[in-house]
Amino acid sequence: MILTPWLAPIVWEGTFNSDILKEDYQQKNYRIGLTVSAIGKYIKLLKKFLESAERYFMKEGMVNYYVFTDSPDEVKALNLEISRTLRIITVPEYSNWEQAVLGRMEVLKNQTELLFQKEVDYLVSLDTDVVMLNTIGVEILGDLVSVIHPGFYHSQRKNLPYERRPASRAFIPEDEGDFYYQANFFLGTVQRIYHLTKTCYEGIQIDKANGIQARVFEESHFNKYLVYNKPTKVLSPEYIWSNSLGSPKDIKIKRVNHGDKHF
Ligand code: UD2
Repeated sequence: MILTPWLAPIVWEGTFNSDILKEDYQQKNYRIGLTVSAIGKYIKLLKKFLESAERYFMKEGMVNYYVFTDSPDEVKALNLEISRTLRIITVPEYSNWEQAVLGRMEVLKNQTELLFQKEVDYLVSLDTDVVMLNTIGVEILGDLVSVIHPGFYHSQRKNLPYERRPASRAFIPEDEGDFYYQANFFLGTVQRIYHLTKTCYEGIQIDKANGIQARVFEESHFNKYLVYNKPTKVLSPEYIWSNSLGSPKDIKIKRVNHGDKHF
């Protein structure tokens, strides 16, 4: 499948010509912000993540890295050899994993108001437990872009892990939902990412006040948003593959390995 029912391209290896896309990109000279959270022990994953980004992420592009962390000194002590601008953004010490994961929507929203809207055109959000294995280039750019979850790309709607309880703001009715997207990789223009993160943050706050936690944390709110605000481009699971899922024939290239956590 290379086109969604609402006519957005689905990007697979073989569906695009990077040379043509690069030429177009170079004329426009977009600035791209790559954001990543490294809170607590996840700081240990940062070096490998950024080294892989240096090697494979938007090689011709004007990229800034933004690291959200509760321990800037620990990040500085990594002595990262990075050729691009890296900004460290201090976030609170979260009390547990859930708060750290959910808190990212708030941090992205707030930093867009303070910083990103001045510094970049596109924002890309990735998790730290991702290592890029192959080129991730300008083919990913779009107004609002999400990645199909590699664990569910063959699943029927009824088996997708959407939040189906009406009490949660992440609720999606049984007869709605397109793909199930993984929240560890998304991107878009600063304006579109602002609207996305603000909406998810507000949904998370309302759930919290009502004493309910959505089924898959911020990912449930993210999927709800994308049902009613359709992505303008969708990336195939090649962009968020995990070695633990093996090597099926329809995955022609593994652009990342996700989930290998060696702390
Ligand atoms: C979980 C979910 C996944 C998605 C993802 C968040 C399951 C099985 N998987 O995957 O569906 O919701 O979370 O995108 O539920 N982080 C920190 N410090 C912390 C905790 C998290 O920096 O203490 C950051 C870090 O960038 C990390 C990311 O949050 O990579 C997500 O946490 P994770 O890697 O533990 O989540 P993961 O891959 O198990």
